[in-house]
Amino acid sequence: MDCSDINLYRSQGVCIVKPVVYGNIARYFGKKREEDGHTHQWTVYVKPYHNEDMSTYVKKVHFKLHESYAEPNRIVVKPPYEVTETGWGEFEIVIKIYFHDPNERPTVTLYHILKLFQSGPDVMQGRKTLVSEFYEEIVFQDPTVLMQHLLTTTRQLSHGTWKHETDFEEKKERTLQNILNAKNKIRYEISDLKERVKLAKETIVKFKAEITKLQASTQGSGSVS
Ligand code: SLL
Repeated sequence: MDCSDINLYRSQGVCIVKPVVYGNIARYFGKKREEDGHTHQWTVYVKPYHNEDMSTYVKKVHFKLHESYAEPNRIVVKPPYEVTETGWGEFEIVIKIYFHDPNERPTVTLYHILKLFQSGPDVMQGRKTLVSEFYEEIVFQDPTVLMQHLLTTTRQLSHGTWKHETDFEEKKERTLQNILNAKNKIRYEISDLKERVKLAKETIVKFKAEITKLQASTQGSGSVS
């Protein structure tokens, strides 16, 4: 999205969009670990889509894991905002992002289903790192002066994650094409339905005329049935 897309934001003032990528990678051990039954090592993360230091405006990120973990609440106060663990099962991770400016809305919450198992044929399991990550945009509408300053003075990260596991540009193209295809399909269905409604209306008119004609002729013949 782009702020200029929405006139409302522009007319009200400032709108800053921060694109992020969140999700997890996971690797199968190759077998179940004897001592605890764990089968995978995984890392859940939130990272900037562009190469920037999010700590300028992010105070901390809270990852809430499944209750089966001894310490399910993991707070990360500096980049990389990630948690690496081992386990055996998939579950929902609640990711809460806190900002430096206390006047900003307190948090942004993301929900991620930790993915360990490849769906479909498992031929690659054990040999390949699984990736399940998503693109999201944090939108700051009319941020406070402080927050606006923090949001616009982010430094470039000299190192760290810059290239993403997922080719989001390609995904964007694919998604856009799917939307256009769906739009065309719907447009076709609408015109087809309109055509059918038109036909049905014409048929109704014809039948009504037919009924009127019949009524007139039966009345004329003096029938009372
Ligand atoms: C399931 N609903 O039954 C899910 C829960 C929980 C996974 C999965 C704990 C590791 C540990 C772990 O992997 N929990 O600390 O022992 O599939």
